[in-house]
Amino acid sequence: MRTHPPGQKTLPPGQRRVDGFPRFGTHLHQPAPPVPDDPVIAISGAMLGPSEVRLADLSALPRSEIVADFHCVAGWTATGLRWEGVRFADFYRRFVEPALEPGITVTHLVFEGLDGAASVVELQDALADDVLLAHRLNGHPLDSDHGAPIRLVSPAQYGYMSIKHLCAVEVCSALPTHRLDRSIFARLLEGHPRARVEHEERHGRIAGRLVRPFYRALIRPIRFLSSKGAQGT
Ligand SMILES: Nc1nc2c(c(=O)[nH]1)N[C@H]1C(S)=C(S)[C@@H](COP(=O)(O)O)O[C@H]1N2
Ligand SMILES: [Mo]
Repeated sequence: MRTHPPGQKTLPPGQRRVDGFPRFGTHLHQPAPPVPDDPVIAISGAMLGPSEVRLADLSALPRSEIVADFHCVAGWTATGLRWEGVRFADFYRRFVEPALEPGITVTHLVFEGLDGAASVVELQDALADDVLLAHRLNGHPLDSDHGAPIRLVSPAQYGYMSIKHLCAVEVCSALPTHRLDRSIFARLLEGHPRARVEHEERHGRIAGRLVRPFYRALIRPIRFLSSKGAQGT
């Protein structure tokens, strides 16, 4: 993967532009999960009962499109990606809000992918205008590298929030500590609860600027482990 210094357009602090859009992430040692015949997003947690939204049912929501850069916490940025799908806020208002436990205050959402990857996102960040459930990228259906059949895209946050192959959303009224991996490795790589790229919120405890070299050093081994599936340039 070649990176080069930003051109005219300034990137957020500590990010370098990359050619194309590599497949990347924490679960790359395994192939992308197969897409089910009739995919659903399961909704659970502080709800009157669990429910499932079929992907086909999303066509009831207004279509939405954004063009945005995608920033991985490891330091690469893919620029000018065109995502199509529905706004997550529209999904939330239609399928989650009406079925919440009465009197509950939602604080966090857990997004989970078919490969078991998960992110914990504060409600205020998930409801931002530019957060999409995207099923198309650059004019084509989302491929397995980038999260088929549907993924979360939250461009203002580091990529680890944007769960690919989205299959479940858990609605929480407090920080879901049962979801935070307690292994030492996970602690080293502890994400920031908000992960806002503009504020360089790379890590939960260490200043973003200081962890830059550490994350950057991970790009090569992760890419090596994933070389079978990687499409980056
Ligand atoms: N399901 C799933 N979603 C995931 C990941 C993953 O390993 N599995 N990795 C995250 C990370 S760290 C990044 S940078 C982006 C990478 O997205 P891409 O493979 O489309 O470039 O996906 C995020 N979402
Ligand atoms: Mo990432």
